[in-house]
Parts: sequence; C-alpha cells; structure tokens
Amino acid sequence: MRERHYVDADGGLRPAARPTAPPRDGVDAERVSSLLATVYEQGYVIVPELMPRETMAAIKEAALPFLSYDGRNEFEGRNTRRIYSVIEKTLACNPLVEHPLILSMLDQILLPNYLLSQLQVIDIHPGEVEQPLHHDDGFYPIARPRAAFSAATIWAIDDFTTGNGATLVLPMSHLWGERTPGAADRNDLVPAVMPAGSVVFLLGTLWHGAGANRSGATRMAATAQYCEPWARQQENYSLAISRERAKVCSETVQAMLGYSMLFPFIGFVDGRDPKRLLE
Ligand SMILES: O=C(O)CCC(=O)C(=O)O
Repeated sequence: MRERHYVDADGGLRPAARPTAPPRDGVDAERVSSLLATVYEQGYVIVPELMPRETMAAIKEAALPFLSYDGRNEFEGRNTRRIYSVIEKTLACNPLVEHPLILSMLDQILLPNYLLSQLQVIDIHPGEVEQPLHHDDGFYPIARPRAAFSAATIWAIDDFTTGNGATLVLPMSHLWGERTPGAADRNDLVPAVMPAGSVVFLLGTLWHGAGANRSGATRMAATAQYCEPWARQQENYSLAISRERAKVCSETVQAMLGYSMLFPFIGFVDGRDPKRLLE
C-alpha cells in the first residue's frame, strides 16, 4: 500500500513525491501542473469558462423542476434550494463530475479510485445571507494541519458576482492548523467571481462559504465533492442511486459512485470488485 508523506517546509504542507498519473485524454500536462501549483499554494484555483455557457443553461433547465424546497438551517441556507441525489434525478451534471481536466487534477491529489462524495445543485435566492465558513472535509475527525482528504468543484451555472453569492474563499487557509476564521480573517475573503461555465476547484481543507445574495436574481451552482477511496462518502450512493441509474452512467462515474475498490480490501462485495454488479 502506498504511504502518503508530507513535508512541512516554509510553513507549508506539500505532498511528498508520488507517482505521477498521466493526464486524461486531451488534457495538457503543463496546464494541470500549473493549476495544481496554485491549488497547493492558495488552496484553490479558478478555471474560467471551462464549459460552454449553453451547457450550463441546459443544466439549469434540467435542475429547476427539482429545486422545490428551501434549506432547513443556516448551513443549507433558508433562502437557498438544493438538489441532493442529483444523478438519480438527472444526468445533466455528469459532464461536470467527470470533466477530464478536473479528473486530471484529482488524479494527482487523491489515491486511485477516489470517490464522488457528494453532488449538489445549489440555487441561492435573493436575500440569502452568507453561509457559515467551513472546510469540506471538516467532518472527518482528524486533526489539522494535514493533507486534504477531499477536493471540491463549484461550477458557475449562472455568472458568479460579488452581489449574487459568489463563493467566498480564504486563500491559504488550507495550511491552517485547528484554528477557525475570526473577524480579522474576513478582510482576506475573496469572492470567486467568474462567468457561467467556470469552476472554482478547492481542497477539502480550504475555508470557504457561499456569499450573500444581495441581487434580484438567483445564483445557481453545481458542486461535486470527491474524497479519498478509504473515506466514507457524504452521500450514501449505494442507497441513493439505484443500480439501474448507475448502469447508464459512464464507467468513470460508476467507479466514483462506489463500483470500484481501493485494492486490496476496501469496498469489496462478496470478496470481489463491485463493478461486477453492473455487468
Ligand atoms: O454555493 C456555494 O458557493 C458554496 C456552497 C458550499 O460550500 C457548501 O454548501 O458546502
């Protein structure tokens, strides 16, 4: 089993040398390296206009019928509507989940056969206040500073602006230990302003939250979170996504839903690779 080692040079966490996965088909290795350099330094990177605006418009159309109830607490947002179990309802977001550039970055950050931890559509309505700042792998009870056990993408389905709830990120907070953001840190918050079709990629250790929506229109995003193949997924996909639905997804998405293993002993069914269940 491959060990993960991290060096703490200049106060920063760096992944130790690990085998380099080749980029996915059609992806430029130098682009991946350059994006990852920013991710390791800042904790996040914005990739502008990675998907056509028309694709995002189609996702919006597919998502709208499912956005039927407001959030139940401050975290979900009482003026925010979310879709969970997205793949069971629509396949429209799958191209975002398995975008080759995103997967090429994840291939360098997480172990092979990493998993989709959750997929949501988030529609922030006018009047919504700021979401509490958090980091996405904070529910794994393991002390910081440490490597991220997950990474997330937040795709702009609508343009993200300072006024409509663009995600707020705290650059370099992925390097923090156990401290939580205080009032002084608010000056360092950066809104991920980006046009529809763009994506902000962030490590699971980076503090962030959705911004307040002070505009007159909704702000829609799709967010996919990915976790190490040894970590429990947030959404319980073996129950949330039916086998019939998994069968119509690509092999890549199937593997990320859980039809895969971290060899030799994590994720097996009847002692064998669960991908056989889809044959
Ligand atoms: O909608 C956003 O901009 C961020 C949402 C988020 O971070 C979350 O709900 O975990």
